Amino acid sequence: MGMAHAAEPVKIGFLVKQAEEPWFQDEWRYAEQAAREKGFTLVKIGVPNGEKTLAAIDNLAAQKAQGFVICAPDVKLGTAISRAAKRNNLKIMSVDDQLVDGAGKPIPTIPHMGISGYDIGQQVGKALAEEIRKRGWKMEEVGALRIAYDQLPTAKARTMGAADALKAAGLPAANVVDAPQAKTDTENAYNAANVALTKNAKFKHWVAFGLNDEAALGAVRAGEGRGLKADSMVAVGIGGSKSALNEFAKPGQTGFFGSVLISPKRHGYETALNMYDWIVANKQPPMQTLTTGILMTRTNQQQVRTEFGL
Ligand code: FCA
Repeated sequence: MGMAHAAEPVKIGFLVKQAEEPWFQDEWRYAEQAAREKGFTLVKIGVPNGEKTLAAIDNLAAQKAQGFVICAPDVKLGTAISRAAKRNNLKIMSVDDQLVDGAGKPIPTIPHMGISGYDIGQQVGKALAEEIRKRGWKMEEVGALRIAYDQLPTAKARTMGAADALKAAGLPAANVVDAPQAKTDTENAYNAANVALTKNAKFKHWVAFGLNDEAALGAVRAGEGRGLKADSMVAVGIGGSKSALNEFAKPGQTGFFGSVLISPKRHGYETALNMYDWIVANKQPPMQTLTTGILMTRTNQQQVRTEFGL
């Protein structure tokens, strides 16, 4: 029985919450690379909500997959997702967003690969503080727009890290303006930023940040709509994929100063490989892997991406 099972073709699901986002496209692309190298089938499924997520898991089981990697649309679905995996005898590993239980605690039995959110946020905040200094702006006159998505722990950690670094550099705590977004895309960040900028017109200059590049770009677009160009608003994102690169490629400087590049290769290739080894060799992935980032700007983008093996 065991032998017959081991000889079955390996099929691995890769479920992501926002398939249209360049970061997730990159993750999928690198997971495909692992699939080609190891000769397994990768089943990519976009799971924008809970219903689609649970249906996708059942569907994977019906297709005789043995496991899946997931970035869920809502981490509070953790218990339901974990149950669905168990019921279907599928191995599960999370990527990017760590699944939590009903009490909001990370589910300890699900291996996870995420970014070191707080540290990467600090890198964002330090980069912004450095730009404030270079431009000679007075800290008292700078508003710090925190595009917030606090229901997602990694998003909160990232943006709190950035806010803390700015405060450590001398920004008054009261100058941090929260702009909660309803979804983690550019449109929702834009809407959140517009409301916050309207309410806080007193600031002469702005820095902006959020959980990803889309959030930072939404803030930049909202600023531009209000006449805040690159000379009065600076934003730093997190990600460094197409969203950031396309912005860098625009002629002239926009307020999007940089992005902390993180690795879709580690998150896509490595998690898929981890899952493969778990299925074929019963080698359980490390319970927690936190990856690092590096500041990328218009001027060093090529070098930094090469350093990162991208
Ligand atoms: C979260 C964000 C994504 C990406 C990923 C690493 O899932 O929503 O944009 O930053 O973490």
